[in-house]
Amino acid sequence: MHSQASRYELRERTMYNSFSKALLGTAAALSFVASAAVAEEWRAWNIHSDGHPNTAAMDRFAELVADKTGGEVSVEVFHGGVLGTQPDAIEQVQLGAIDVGNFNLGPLGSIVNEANLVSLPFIFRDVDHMFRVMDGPAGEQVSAAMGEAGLLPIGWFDAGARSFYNNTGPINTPDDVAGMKIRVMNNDLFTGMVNAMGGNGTPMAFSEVYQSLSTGVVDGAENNLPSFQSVGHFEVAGFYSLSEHLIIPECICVNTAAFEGLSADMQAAVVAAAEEAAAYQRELWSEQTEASREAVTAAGVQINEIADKTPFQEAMVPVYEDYLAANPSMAELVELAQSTE
Ligand code: GTR
Repeated sequence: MHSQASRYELRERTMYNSFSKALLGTAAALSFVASAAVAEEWRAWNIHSDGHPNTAAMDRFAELVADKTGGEVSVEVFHGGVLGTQPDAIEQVQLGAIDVGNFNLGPLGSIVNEANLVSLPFIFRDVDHMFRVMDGPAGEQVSAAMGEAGLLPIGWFDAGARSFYNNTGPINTPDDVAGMKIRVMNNDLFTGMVNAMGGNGTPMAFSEVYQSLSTGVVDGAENNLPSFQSVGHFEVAGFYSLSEHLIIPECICVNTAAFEGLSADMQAAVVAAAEEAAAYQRELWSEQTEASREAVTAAGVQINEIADKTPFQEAMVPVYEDYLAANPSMAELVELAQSTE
């Protein structure tokens, strides 16, 4: 995608080229035109705003790409979800209308079945286990399927663990979720998860959750601490209960065709930029999780430790059974993840 400026530049260079042809010779002139023509300008989608670790990491990604590709690839990041909701942006990156997205794998499951591995409640023991799985053979299968679907992951972000929050009191058992309307991200697994506790799982765009919590359209939601804080949900939900039922990684995902259109050198530079940005994100993430915990506590939120999470895990048995009955081909991948040390 060429902007007005780069089209102009290209025309200028082509003109210069015709003057210099006689002096430089045809071969040199052609390579000059070719290198001007491959300059890539990518647009990137990010749902978060200033102050969130992913916003800083996506900005860092853009800087690193410019640096490492010598400006041959540039990335303009659009923060705050201004390019659309996450399900829409996933489709746009798949189609190549947007080039890059920082996506949570949750809403990606309806497009890439293998990505649903990470959306099974309590599949990972903790964040380190999740990264070990994603760095191993199970993660390779998920990545390959995403790449085939047009959404190539080139870096993995930490998104901690998601827990429930609401206004009526602490949640200690699945029975405390019963009867509550809980906002979830778009994925039948998440609706099934809340429904299996006797609640009513309600998919909704992230941008609508604040208003829905404050007007009582939903009774609660679930997210990690940095997101709970950064978009102000803590102002309208006074109880955050550490159920930690989902540990879902996030990707820097590139439209596969856009990535494959780059030379091998440029591909390596873009991947190196993504890996460095991801390492930076993970550092910021642990600091921010602590800072968010302190900030929401200071604002009066009651953070509730759940002594025994087993009843929540047991309530998920029918969710796994239904999912695997409908997706028998996923059984092997689930087992691979669960048996990863
Ligand atoms: C955040 C995540 C976003 C989005 C959001 C949500 O934690 O970083 O990508 O998925 O949750 O709940 O919709």
